[in-house]
Amino acid sequence: MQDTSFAIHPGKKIHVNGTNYQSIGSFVSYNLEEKVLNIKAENGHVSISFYRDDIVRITMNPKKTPSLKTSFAVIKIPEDVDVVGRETNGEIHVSSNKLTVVINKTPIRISIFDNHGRLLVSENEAGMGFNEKKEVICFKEMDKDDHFYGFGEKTSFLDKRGEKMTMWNSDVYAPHNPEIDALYQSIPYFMTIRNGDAHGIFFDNTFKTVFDMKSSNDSYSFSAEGGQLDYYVFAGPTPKAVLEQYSEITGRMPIPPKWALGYHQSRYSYETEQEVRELANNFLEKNIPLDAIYLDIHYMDGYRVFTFDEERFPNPAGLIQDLKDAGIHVVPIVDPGVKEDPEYYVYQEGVKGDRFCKYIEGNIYFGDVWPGKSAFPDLTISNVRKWWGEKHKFYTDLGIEGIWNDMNEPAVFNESKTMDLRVMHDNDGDPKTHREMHNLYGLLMGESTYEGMKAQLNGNRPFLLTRAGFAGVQRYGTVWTGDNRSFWEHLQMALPMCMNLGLSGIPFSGPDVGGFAHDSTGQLLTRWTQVGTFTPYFRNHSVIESIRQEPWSFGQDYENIIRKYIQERYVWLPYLYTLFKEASVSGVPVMRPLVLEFPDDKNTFNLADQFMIGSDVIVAPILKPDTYHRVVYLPEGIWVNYWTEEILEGGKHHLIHADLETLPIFIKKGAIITHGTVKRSTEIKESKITVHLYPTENEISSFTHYEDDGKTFAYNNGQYFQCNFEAKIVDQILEIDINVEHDQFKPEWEKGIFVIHGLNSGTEIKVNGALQGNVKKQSDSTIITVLIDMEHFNKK
Ligand code: MIG
Repeated sequence: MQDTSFAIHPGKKIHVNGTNYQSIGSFVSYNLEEKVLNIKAENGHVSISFYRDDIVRITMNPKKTPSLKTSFAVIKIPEDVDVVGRETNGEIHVSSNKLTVVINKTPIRISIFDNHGRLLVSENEAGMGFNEKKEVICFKEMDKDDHFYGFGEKTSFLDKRGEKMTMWNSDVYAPHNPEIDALYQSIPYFMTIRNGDAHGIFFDNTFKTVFDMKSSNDSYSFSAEGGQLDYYVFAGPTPKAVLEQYSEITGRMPIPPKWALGYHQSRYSYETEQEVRELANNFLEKNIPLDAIYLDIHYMDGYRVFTFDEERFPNPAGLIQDLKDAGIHVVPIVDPGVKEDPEYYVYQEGVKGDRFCKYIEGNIYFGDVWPGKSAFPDLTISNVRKWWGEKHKFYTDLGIEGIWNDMNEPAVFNESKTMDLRVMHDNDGDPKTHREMHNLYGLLMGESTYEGMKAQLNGNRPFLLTRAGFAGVQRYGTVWTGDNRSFWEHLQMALPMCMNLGLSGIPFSGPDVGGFAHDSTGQLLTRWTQVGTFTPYFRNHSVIESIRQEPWSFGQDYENIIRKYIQERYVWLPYLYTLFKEASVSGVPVMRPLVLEFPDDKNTFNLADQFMIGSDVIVAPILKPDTYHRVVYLPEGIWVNYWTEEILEGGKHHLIHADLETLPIFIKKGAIITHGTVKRSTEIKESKITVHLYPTENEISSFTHYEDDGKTFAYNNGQYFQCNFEAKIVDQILEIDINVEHDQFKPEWEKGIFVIHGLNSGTEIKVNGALQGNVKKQSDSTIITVLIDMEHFNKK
């Protein structure tokens, strides 16, 4: 990439690696058409349009008035925004209520301000332009206080200032280290946090793109190998507002089926029906919860997708039903490569229906993948997506509700690791080369698979796991971070990677717990499982021929701890589920870097070895071998050690002890947290809700708990339960209010308790105005439990 990307030396004549950079020059004329401001410059054309008053789109085409078509990433249609314009001698101003775009005329330089006059983005002296290779680029000024987040799935630390990143979906088996700047996902989007405020940029260009936040101290750039410069600026002003704005453009994740949030077990591969049954039995016997087992490529007949090998899996329907009865879902892998085999129905249908990727000359493109020589569905064609989606009836007829998409970069076993870039995708009659469409392949496969499954599941929510994707992938899939290794370094890296995925609009992600390649160890698996308890996606997976890493693989002592943390996942599930619901509405992720909640606090800017679940819980795992202490940063506020009830003052670093059994967890005073019970699977009825209260004199606590059937889309028709808990301490009385806001769904639990942490002795407790008599307090503890009268969960 080094030799194709741009470099700039501020103040000098701009040479871009042997090619000549050409800026678009100065203003010539403008016109206003359907609320789009079109500007003609000496060497290019710029269009400016508002999508919402806090979202503006800027498009530049060197040759002609820019096309306002968008990529598949964008689902938003521009709203009718009130915009006012004003022209002076040297500038044009266009403003919505929340943003002002200032276009300096000679030369053209665009600056964007918010409605408080805060400068969000401005071009540096190089502005925007292109070179003779038809690459497009934009240079922005970089403030000394800018910190950059997002960019999807990247190695290295949380803050991407000082990094140069490429967006090109790549199957990287090894290494995953800071030198590798393109992995499986391409999310050409980032958020800037500067002095506590945030704004965002989404670069909607599907070619290979490069974000260079490294080559200069006072500017950064983003560029693409082709196409238009086409980006959206999000006004913020908070990091959460930016996520709402970005996810308004590229979409949000629907609420996942609850079983997708349980513990999942995988291996490359569980090779026979017998092996799968034994695996499931082991979980049941060892009392380790389990919601899904994955079938990697060995389940297929010669790696033909949409088949089962009849010898290894003589009765898939029976297997799937028996597991379902035990609360376990089966998730088979589906790769895009279709074996070239004239006797194989999928290949036949593909050829006959003209559904495979082809060269412009008309011959099918073949690449080597698992099945040998294979063809690939041209998923840029809507009818092919439909066909591919319908093929999944093979699985849904067997009772399968989850699919695992792998190799969908697409990966091909050759030097370039992917399809020939000259392949011409039909793209519904608007043909484009693979060079332009490559980054979309995983997203399109996701749409096809998700929608296909959805159509066949009689109202149940499908689950899709995908390795590759583009901006918008959250609408269809859960992202796992591919082929990591059983290295402590990869456990460490998983945290910023998943947090940045979350900041990129993808709330549902996780790494292979225990590490995929290489051999895990008992200690590493234990520490990694502790992290997995709180990563949005929680799956243990390992490569063929590596040491086994099922929870019991390293002996009883490790097994006991691992069991405890898998069980703990189920305890936290109601809380996590509520956060998933929040993500589905706001785009704000479940797993959060501290900087998302405390963007003013410089200690959080690059804090990546601890994370938050929601706004009130900090998880600070041990990420190093033989290590039983670590430093934990607790921001402003008072924090409570989840395990010991110890009170810790915020705004400072603490040295925390954590033996192998302990995952350090801290709860913010003022929090309310809803817990469930340990269960074999999410399919088991929830018997009890436990509401943990950490009341404080200083503020009113409030939490809105959400539930629905966890299975269907009925929540879209209002069939959900929502209940607000509020607590305040007034004159030595803790007043708790339960307010059922929505009751179109009846939760399963028949019992509820309040667990009140750290209340001063002598404080009385009222629930919905009634003094509570039956209050239990263990003599040596600061915990009080109160049984909740179930009447309170009926709407008043
Ligand atoms: O070329 O299906 O990332 O999870 O086990 C390897 C076999 C193909 C890569 C995936 C991994 C999966 C493996 N796959």
